[in-house]
Amino acid sequence: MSPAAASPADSDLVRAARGLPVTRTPVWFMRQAGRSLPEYRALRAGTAMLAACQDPDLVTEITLQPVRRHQVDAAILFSDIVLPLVVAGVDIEIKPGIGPVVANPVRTVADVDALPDLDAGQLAFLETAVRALVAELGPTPLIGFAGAPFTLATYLIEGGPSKEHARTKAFMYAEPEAWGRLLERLSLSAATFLRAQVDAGASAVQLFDSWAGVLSAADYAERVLPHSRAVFDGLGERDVPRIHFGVGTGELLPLIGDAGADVVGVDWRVPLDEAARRVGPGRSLQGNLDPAVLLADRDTVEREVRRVVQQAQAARGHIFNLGHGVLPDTDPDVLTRVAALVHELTAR
Ligand code: 1CP
Repeated sequence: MSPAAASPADSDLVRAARGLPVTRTPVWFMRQAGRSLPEYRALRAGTAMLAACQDPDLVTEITLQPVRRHQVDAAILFSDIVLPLVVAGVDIEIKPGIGPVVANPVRTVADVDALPDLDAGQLAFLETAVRALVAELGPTPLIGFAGAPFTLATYLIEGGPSKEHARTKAFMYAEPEAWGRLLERLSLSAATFLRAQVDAGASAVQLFDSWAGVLSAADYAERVLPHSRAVFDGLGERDVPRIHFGVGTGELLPLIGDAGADVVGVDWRVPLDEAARRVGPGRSLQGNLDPAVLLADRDTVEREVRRVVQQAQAARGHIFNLGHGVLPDTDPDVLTRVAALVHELTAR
């Protein structure tokens, strides 16, 4: 929590995202809610993941858990990137230990055209949760999020989690027009999902293009980036910082920024001083401690946190985070210590 900020719009997170002076470097952790927390496991027991995401009381409580425990500088809505598809009527289940599994994967042009559209009127549960959260959080900002069109397309086409995303790329090359229509439709539903969160009070948004790093820069620029940009454009004049993140995007970093981000999320593969050069001067950075480092000894954790903080000095603004989500085996006390250490090292 940012002690000095009177409102989320004036918080260190929002200020760092805009490249403005901060009282100390803001910290949050991707997947800060979830299996690393015993209180999460207790609350989730007996409720399926996607049902939990549509229960405003559960969403509110689970979102607040890591903020209370770790004193991080932002909450991130407890939800999932596939939720807009589920709400629209696509048959998807999140299987424990696996991830999203799609009953009828999108494999043909007809499958693309048969996908249902998301209607803003279906998101009342989300608005209820966001409003309750914003009231509880006071000066601490809530980050809303959505999955980017490419990453959502990988789940729809592969039918579930995948490493190579070969079917996805094959469809992209073989059916360029249907690919464009698919990503356009996914960009519309992502924008609807983000607008609902921002209009209910979220103070920043993050667009997760987790798997975009499997693409060449040329394919990303031509076949994906315009659709991610359309998601951000769909926010219109809403004045909230836009964070854009993917894994393994070292070669794509300048393009990820060009898609319309104020903040580029960086995984652990590219040091933040080098990332700052690739992204250019007009954007802030988020990242990039390797989540596996949190499983190492105390001295290693401290050394790596110091290194990230040091290398981030090359950036316009810095939001401390991991390079990807918290691993389920992480000791939550280590996360609490990391947040405190970043605050201590960067207090102005
Ligand atoms: O039963 C469980 O506990 C399921 C585990 C789980 C959780 C806690 C899943 C399944 N999703 C979530 C919540 C979630 N998903 C959040 C919550 C907020 C927080 O960060 O605290 C967020 C932001 C997401 C976003 C998400 N879902 C992404 C993008 C971020 C990333 O990790 O790259 C992706 C790719 C997904 C798909 C997904 N959902 C769940 C899993 C295990 C996966 C990944 C599967 C795969 O490897 O492909």
